[in-house]
Amino acid sequence: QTLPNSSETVTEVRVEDDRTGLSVETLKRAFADNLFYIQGKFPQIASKNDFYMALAYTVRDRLLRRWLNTAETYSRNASRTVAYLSAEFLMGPQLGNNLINLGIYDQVNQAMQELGLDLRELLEEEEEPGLGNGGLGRLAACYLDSLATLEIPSLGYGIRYEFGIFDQDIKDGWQVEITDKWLSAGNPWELPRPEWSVEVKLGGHTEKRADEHGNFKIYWVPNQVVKGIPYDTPILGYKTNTANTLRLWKAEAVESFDFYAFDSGDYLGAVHQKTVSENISKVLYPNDNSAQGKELRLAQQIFFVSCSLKDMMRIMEQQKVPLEQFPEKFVIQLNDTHPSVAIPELMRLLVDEYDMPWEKAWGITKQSFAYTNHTLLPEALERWPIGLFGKMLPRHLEIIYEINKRFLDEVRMKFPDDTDRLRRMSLIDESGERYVRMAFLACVGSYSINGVAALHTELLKKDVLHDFYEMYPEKFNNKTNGVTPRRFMVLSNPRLCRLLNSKIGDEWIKNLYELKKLEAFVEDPEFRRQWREMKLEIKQDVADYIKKTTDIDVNVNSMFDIQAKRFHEYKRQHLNVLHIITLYNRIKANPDIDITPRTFLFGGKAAPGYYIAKLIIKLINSVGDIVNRDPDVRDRLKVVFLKDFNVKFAQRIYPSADLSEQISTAGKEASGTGNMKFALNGAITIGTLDGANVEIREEVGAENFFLFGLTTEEVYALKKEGYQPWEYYQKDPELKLAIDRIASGFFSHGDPKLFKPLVDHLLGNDQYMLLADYRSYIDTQDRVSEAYRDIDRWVRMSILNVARMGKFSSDRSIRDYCEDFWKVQPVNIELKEYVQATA
Ligand code: 475
Repeated sequence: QTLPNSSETVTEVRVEDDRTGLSVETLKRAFADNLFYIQGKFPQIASKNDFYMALAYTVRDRLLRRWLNTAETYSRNASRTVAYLSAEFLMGPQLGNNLINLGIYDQVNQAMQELGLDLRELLEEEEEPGLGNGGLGRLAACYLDSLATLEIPSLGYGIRYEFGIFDQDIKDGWQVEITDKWLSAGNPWELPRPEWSVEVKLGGHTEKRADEHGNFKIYWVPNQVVKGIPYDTPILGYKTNTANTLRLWKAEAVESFDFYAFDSGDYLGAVHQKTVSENISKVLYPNDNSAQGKELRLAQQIFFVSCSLKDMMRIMEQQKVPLEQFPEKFVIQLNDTHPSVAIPELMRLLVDEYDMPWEKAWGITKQSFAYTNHTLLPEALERWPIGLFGKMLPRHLEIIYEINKRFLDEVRMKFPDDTDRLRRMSLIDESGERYVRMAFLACVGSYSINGVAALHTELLKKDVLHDFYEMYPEKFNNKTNGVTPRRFMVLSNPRLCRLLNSKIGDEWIKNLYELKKLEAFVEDPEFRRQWREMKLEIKQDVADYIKKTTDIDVNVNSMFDIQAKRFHEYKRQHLNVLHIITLYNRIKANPDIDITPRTFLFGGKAAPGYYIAKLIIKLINSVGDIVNRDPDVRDRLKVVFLKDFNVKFAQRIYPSADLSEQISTAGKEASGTGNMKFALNGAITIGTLDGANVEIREEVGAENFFLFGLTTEEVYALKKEGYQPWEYYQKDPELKLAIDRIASGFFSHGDPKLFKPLVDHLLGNDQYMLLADYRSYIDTQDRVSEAYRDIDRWVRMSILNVARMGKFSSDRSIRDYCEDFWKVQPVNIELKEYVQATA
């Protein structure tokens, strides 16, 4: 190749075309080029991972122009921006989603085919960034997708954990945790931005000293400083030019500390210091819906929050926006309380470092933050022991005391002579060991407080945050969760999409309410036949996968009955198991019984320290071992535990479900989002009146939803009157037999000890009221079995579920946030060839 030296040759060999061109030919050339120049391989010796990397770089090149144009446009306009602060972003694999959002899936598919490669295999190669536990982290990822698709200027801020959520293996029926080394093969989607590194102080003490003008000021003398390095990942919108940024912080040692230690000859001390610093972003805490009062966890929180706030201030300075205009430039959304130390940190920055008067700083702070609550479970509400908090963040603790003092004055003013209220509402819990109550801090420091489903928001107002609702009713609002149809329909379920597009076009991808148009076809027998065939093909794929990974044969004509989510007692996977055992017992009592064949699929991880949750996993596998092998069952029931449930796996499994299990105790599941993903892929829900189930049922119609169980009010009332699980056990012979078989060792090779802790929980206090809901659940499951036998009726229900799920797009959620209180406008991005070289 000759270098272009005249204007004629330039058009022919423009290098940039290989970086931007979308034709199959250009894609092939760029792919070969990246394989050679980036991976340093020729095709004959390249591994699958080399091919994946070459393709990933090819795609990344094609989105860089969008990314830089977007950044340049936001910067030039100093656009109002949403800063979404979250300790977790459960992004899932990037390649496929970027192909969809760039609109080049088909071209790339063809290019790979022509090179003798299989795109689907390359997609499988990607190690997914599992930087989250479950619902909260995945919601953050769906919201980034919608923000970009709606062209809203936004930044996601979080932590670049070196090890994300552990990989799950199953050994002898038990969960085994394996370190998630997602970065070991390299991450082609991120760009480090070391020039925007910031320093974060930790520990030490505060001093009151006079400054150079003789004014007394508080100085924080830390005993540790760490450096945060931002790593940026582009977030493409669907068929727009917008590419926003996810900015994740990696912790490193600050050089000066090393130099100091080296100077003093303390070589090992310096290395130790380096390890301590880097530990901060080392690993994601693997607990879902439960708080861990660990020092390192608090260090993670202040670390990413402080880095992010300083980054916002850098951006303002660069765009010449005065600091006073912080609330106009940024709205900071707190994804639960995990980033809520941002409130005292912003106060500290404004008051201590920018010398702003307290009142002015507080005015800015109160107008900048909005808080989303994701759970009512008491064990998940973050509280930090004062001692631990003060040791790590002595200045922040002083600031919280000051905020609290002024806040309690306000409470006293509004509710005179109500000392019990003051005690209840104090940011400091003084009932025993003293704690900082982070949810209360978030309420006081934010202008908006929202729950994630209508019922959840009502319960927040009635219960957990009732006093705050009385104090600040105007702050409370609901934002029902949603999920992105790009990843959870277009990418994960191409068969469904083809069928939808053939009937109603593809507008639904950007406007999910368009699915309504499907209702016109529900009476068309040919369409129902296609729908049924489609489902069968998807189930066959999953059956092949099950055969490959577990060697279990499943019948694709059986009902695929799926529960896939984190393991937690409140989610009641063991209620599902009681149903399986009940069906099995019926077969044992009468082997010729006419039963609707079912395949029970489970997926999900348990927190490594949550013994009962792990025992439930063991129980599922133990029951499966018996049921799957018993000749009396004659393959009418199969129980399969699919290990290592993650985003990639979720995408595979949701489309195959006939029945979606959403069976939490009423009042416990804040919203749920798996419930939405299943229904959007044509599953019918069996569920309680909990979280977003309530709204799903409202949308799809009661006749297309299998409801069972106590309501939230009934749960409360029963608790109050003294719930006796033992009575339910005594009164219901099927329930008694199911529990007795677990307790006797029937599923544990005759060992009655193995599942005793679980049985004791159920017959003891049964906190989540499985026994109270058992009969209603079983009867409803019997109706489900009946309905499935009328396959035509089932298909109608399935179609109507999809048709009426439009509300649950994360685009709708994000629009609600924007219009209600973010007050941020879309910014159109014009694609220029290059961003101007001159400033
Ligand atoms: C809810 N995680 C779902 C989802 O809104 C809801 C809490 C403390 C410490 C670590 N992780 C957590 C959660 O609380 C969480 O994931 N909550 C979930 O948020 C999105 O759909 O009902 O359980």
